[in-house]
Amino acid sequence: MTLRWFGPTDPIPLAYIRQIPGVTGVVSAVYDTPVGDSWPRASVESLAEQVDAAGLSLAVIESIPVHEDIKLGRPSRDRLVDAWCESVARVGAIGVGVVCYNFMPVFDWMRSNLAMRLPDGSTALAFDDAELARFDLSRGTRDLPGWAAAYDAAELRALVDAYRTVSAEQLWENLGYFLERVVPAAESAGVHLAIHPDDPPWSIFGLPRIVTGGAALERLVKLVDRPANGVTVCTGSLGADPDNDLPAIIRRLGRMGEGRIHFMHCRNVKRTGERRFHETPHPSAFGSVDMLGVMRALREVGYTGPMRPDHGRMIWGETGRPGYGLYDRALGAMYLQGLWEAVVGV
Ligand SMILES: [Mn+2]
Repeated sequence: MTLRWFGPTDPIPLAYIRQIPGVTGVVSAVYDTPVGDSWPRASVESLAEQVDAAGLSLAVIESIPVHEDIKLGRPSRDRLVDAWCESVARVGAIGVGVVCYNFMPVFDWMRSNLAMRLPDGSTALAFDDAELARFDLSRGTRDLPGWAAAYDAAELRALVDAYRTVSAEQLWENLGYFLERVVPAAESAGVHLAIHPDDPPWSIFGLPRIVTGGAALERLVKLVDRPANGVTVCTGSLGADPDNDLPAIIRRLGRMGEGRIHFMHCRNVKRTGERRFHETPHPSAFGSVDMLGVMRALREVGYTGPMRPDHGRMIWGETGRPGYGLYDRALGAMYLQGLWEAVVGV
């Protein structure tokens, strides 16, 4: 069991994470290197040393960002892919076995509300397609929840325009080009790659999104059919679409080759309408995800990789990075371990 940690600027100290029973690892990244540059060896080593010193292990890198030029298939991609491979080699060299990444154009995760009030007084991340449609991208990302400083108006317009000629099939082709180069590099570094599904798993702002469900994940692993080319199953991302049967997806991917699930994000979402959902406490009863079914399927396929409770609500007056408070993620980690103990014992 692991928890995400955003490095030294994370308001949650590693010492607190260390005190959550059963949490032995953290999921982190190098945050001070520009996207497209390779991560310096010293930065990677320093990250691992801080984690080790706290009595935890650096279990997963999430993520090494993929430069937009790679997703767009621009000529500069070869240099950028090389830099990405260098970063993979550096994290492999210090013994990190899993790298999570995503291939979502312009934005990765997206929500329309970062603090939706739930009946119990807690707040949670929420998404409503109709609400998102009201955000005006001509002002850049300044009004967009969680993305305020990402792009100014001109940068965002240029980037969104660049994707107008990139169809979903073209994006698949660009993903294939990327994988053909990074999977061998990961293999030599002893690293398993684990793509994160698109969150939410459908097109937003007219941008193509392709990693949206079980069929897409299977297509992806077959593009370069090697054990190092795997996936992160994020039950919250995939679970936002009612067509995604999570236990079935886990059974299929977990049985492909030597198993292609390399990382688990276990959180719950409640679907409340067409392309409308909010995050909830982790237990099955609170949302649309059958978390026990997920754990049973993982057990059936012999999953032994890392898992994290992904996001949590803000509870008990905690403030901080939306989705990444300490308390509710700790509760989630305990619940997930309880389920796991029960399914392993059967
Ligand atoms: Mn996730």
